[in-house]
Order: sequence, then C-alpha cells, then structure tokens
Amino acid sequence: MADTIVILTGAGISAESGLGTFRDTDGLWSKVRIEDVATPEAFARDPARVQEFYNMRRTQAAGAAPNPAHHALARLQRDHPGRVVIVTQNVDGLHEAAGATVLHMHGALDRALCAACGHRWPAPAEMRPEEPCPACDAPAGRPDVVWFGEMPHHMEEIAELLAAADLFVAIGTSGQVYPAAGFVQEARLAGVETLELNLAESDVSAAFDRHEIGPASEIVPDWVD
Ligand code: BV8
Repeated sequence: MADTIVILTGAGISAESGLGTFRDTDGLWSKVRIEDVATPEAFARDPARVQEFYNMRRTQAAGAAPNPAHHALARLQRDHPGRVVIVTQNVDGLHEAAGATVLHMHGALDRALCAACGHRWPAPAEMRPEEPCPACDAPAGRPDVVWFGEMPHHMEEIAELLAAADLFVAIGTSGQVYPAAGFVQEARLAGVETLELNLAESDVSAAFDRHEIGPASEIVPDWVD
C-alpha cells in the first residue's frame, strides 16, 4: 500500500447507484445546457429553473445508496487512517453514506448558500426560487455547489496533498472539467504514480501510468482488496 493516496472521484462512481453522469449517452448535459442551470448567470437570470434542476438532483441523490465502490474506498480509508484522501467532484453524499470523509471540491446538494451574506445551512429538500436566508433574511438562498466560472473549494489543500502523495487515483471521471482534470498532470510533475479506474477511456487517459477498465462497483473493490 502506498504511503499516501489521493483519490479523485467523478460522476462515474455514482452511476451504479442510479445517479446519472453528465457526459455519457443520455447524460445530464444532453438534457439541459450548462449555461441554463449551472452558472451564476443562469441563477441570476432564472432562479426557478436552476432551483428546479437542483431540487430534482437532490431528490434523486437522497433516494440513492452507496455502491460497492463507495464502500471499498471507505474501507480503505478506515484501514489506513490519515493516509487516504478522497476528493470528489460529485455533489451527492454517497461517500459519506458509506462512512468515508471526503473533500467536496464542487460543493454538495445537501447544503444551501446565501448569495447575499455567504451563510451556509442544511438545504431543504425543495429550495424555492427566492429561498430566504435564515441568517440575513435575504431571498438569496442557492444550492451550495460550485458552478462553471466559480472557484472550486479546497484548491490549495488539494495541491499540497497531490505534491506529497505517493499515488494519485482518478475514478469515474471524464477528465473534461478543470481544474480537476489537471490533477493528474500536477501529480506527474511531482513524480507521483498515477492510476485511472474508469469504464472507458477519458480525455486524460494518456497522462496516467496505469489503467483499469470496468464498472467501478467491480474494479474499485478489486483494486482496494
Ligand atoms: C473555474 C457542480 C475559474 C455542479 C460542476 C482550465 C482551467 C480552469 C478552468 C477552465 C479551464 N478550461 C475551461 C475552464 C472552465 C470550466 C471548465 O472546465 N469547463 C469545461 C466544460 C471545459 N471550469 C470551471 O468553470 C471551474 N471553475 O475554473 O473557475 C476561476 C478562477 C479564479 C476565480 C474564480 C473562478 C468550475 C468547474 C466546476 C463546475 N461544477 N459540478 C453540478 O454538479 O451540477 S462540474 C460537473 O462536471 C460535475 O460536477 C462533474 O462532477 C464534473 C466532471 O464530470 P465527471 O464527474 O467527470 O462526469 P462525466 O459525466 O463528465 O464523466 C463520467 C465518467 O464516468 C466518464 O469517464 C465515464 O466513462 C465514467 N463512468 C460512467 N459509468 C461508470 C464510469 N466509470 C466507472 N464505472 C461506471 N459504472
């Protein structure tokens, strides 16, 4: 077992829990445009449309259960305290539901954020277009997710973790969204071994030292155990 492992997960790890991915055939972005639901401009233009999109995803995520891939990563983290960091691009809570601790670099569906005062609170199942903030009363509650054009969370911490890791593993991500898609290059520049676990080739597969191809619910437990 490598000394310190940094794992990046994407929508593919939650696919077998029934949550749609973004860019596979009939993925989320084939049904709605990023510009209409996943940018600050979209929220300013049509908050009802954006809240409806995230209410639907919040309901789906609440009805989903972790799959063997989530459980295997939680087991790995538990069996090697302090040596396994999970960074997820996903906004579902399936890693936590499996017992893992995780860095949500793109935020989380179960949290709300006040666009006026920055207060965060547990998101209601259904957020209204003008969701009042419990701290400042402004009708400015939004999903606490990172939209396109917004800075992801934990970026400095992730850069430090990548530089100090012995192994970087990307699981179920298409490598199309930055800065997450650039983590493999950061790892390589630091001399870190890299492994990609995916159902298919990704946009950044060529940058990885090793690959395992298959469904996450099979190849992640195989890799962990
Ligand atoms: C920013 C939250 C700047 C909301 C999301 C270069 C550098 C920096 C930025 C950019 C850049 N070039 C372009 C940009 C802009 C942009 C970007 O990357 N655009 C892309 C489209 C080109 N990036 C940004 O805007 C980022 N912000 O850069 O800010 C800045 C600087 C200073 C100050 C302020 C700002 C913010 C990006 C975050 C956007 N939010 N999500 C939500 O979830 O609704 S991103 C969105 O894509 C999802 O969160 C998703 O997690 C993420 C990545 O997608 P994947 O997880 O990879 O999913 P995908 O469907 O694509 O692929 C699924 C994969 O799973 C496939 O590989 C498939 O083979 C595999 N799979 C499927 N089934 C299985 C499986 N694998 C295993 N088993 C299976 N069963």
